[in-house]
Amino acid sequence: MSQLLPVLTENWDVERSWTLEGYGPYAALDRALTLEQDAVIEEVKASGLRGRGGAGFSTGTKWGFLPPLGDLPRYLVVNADESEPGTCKDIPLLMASPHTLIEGIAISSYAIRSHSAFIYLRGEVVHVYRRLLAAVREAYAAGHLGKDIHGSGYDLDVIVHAGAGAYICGEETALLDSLEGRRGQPRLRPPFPAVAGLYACPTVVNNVESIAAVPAIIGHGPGWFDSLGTETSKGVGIFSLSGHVKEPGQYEAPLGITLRELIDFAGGMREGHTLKFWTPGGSSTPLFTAAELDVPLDFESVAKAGSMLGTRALQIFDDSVCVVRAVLRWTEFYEHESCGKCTPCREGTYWLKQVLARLEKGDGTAEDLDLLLDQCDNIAGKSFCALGDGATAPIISSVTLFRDEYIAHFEHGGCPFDREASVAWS
Ligand code: L3W
Ligand code: SF4
Repeated sequence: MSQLLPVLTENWDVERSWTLEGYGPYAALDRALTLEQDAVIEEVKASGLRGRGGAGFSTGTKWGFLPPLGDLPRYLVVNADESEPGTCKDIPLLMASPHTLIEGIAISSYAIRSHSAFIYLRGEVVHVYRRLLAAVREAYAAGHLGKDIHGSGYDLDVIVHAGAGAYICGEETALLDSLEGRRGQPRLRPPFPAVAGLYACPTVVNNVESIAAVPAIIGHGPGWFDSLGTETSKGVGIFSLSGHVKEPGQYEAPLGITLRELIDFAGGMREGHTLKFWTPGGSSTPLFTAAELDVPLDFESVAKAGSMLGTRALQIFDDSVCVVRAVLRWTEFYEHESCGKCTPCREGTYWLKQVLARLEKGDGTAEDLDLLLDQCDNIAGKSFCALGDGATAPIISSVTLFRDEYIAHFEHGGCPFDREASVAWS
């Protein structure tokens, strides 16, 4: 039986947890500054920390991809453009404990020998922007940022940048273009940002939660993070539960906990209803059903079961929900957020929406189902970035899992669900 384990969320209930007083003295930064930079990188590598933004790439390995120090500056960029549907962990963390991230930035920047770090935040969340700015100012005033940090001789500036509100700017290279003042669209990789990132300089781009985990890793010393989680998915992660559970919210636990356990912590399913389907890693990942309730939520087990751990955005849908309607809603999102750079995604998401809307309304045919899957086939693996693949994932898996429900729509001449009850979750 897995237990919850608050690490990054530990001080969230402390009074005024977002202030320095509610956070504490940046003790992990003190320890990091006594180590050589490469030793800090080695500790992060040895911790087994894998990127918390969706892909699960080893954080220490990514830092190790930076080319040898030369004339070019190195940058750290924190991806705080949280917008994957269902993902609500980074923004709560920034609101509750911005200093966890800022201390992580100071340690990580020191490790990679960067003197300028950027936090790229979603434009719409003005309240988070204000909170971050206040926390950064507080950190400067206390000597945790700026010149000669903690008397070590190390200098670091942190810039908070609010984007203009586009899902695609969560893709690391689109984020960099946007940060440089251009329209946010993905760049061709390679070169990866580690080699040519912000202003064509070596850049590490990491998710908020990845960098926020660094103070705990350095503070506890080698071996601690690595002892939590599973064989290949180490440490703790914040699982965001939304939808039809009694107490939706953020639950932090070692990777490998199951949805069955998390639903128990969240008070169970809504009264009188049962689980119908759920997303293990946000809407860009294939759907699961009650059959996967006991799949350990770690990178490998979720992949083996046919989906992705992604951002651990667990959206829970009970038996009142029409899966066709839910998938249509996500598809509208992807169509709206497609950046338009490549044809399969720009045109394809538009056509997916048309066909799905027809099916949901009850005006579709059996041929439309084949057409839908054919469209997915022409988008997945043929688009420029992961948004195209992501748009098709819930469609393909919902047709596979709930074909009868799609058929019922055109046989019934409309949605067989009570529309009011069906949208009650949104
Ligand atoms: C140097 C190499 N660096 C890989 C780096 C690369 C990146 C990281 C992972 O997509 C997924 C996506 C969403 N030299 C390297 C290298 N790297 N090889 O490693 O790269 P990659 O391409 O595996 O993934 P990605 O581009 O980071 C992320 C999925 O996450 N997702 C999450 C979405 C959520 C948001 C949000 O809310 N902000 O974006 C959900 O499932 O679909 O598949 O740093 O540079 N040889
Ligand atoms: Fe833009 Fe979509 Fe192509 Fe990505 S897949 S580059 S979001 S059009």
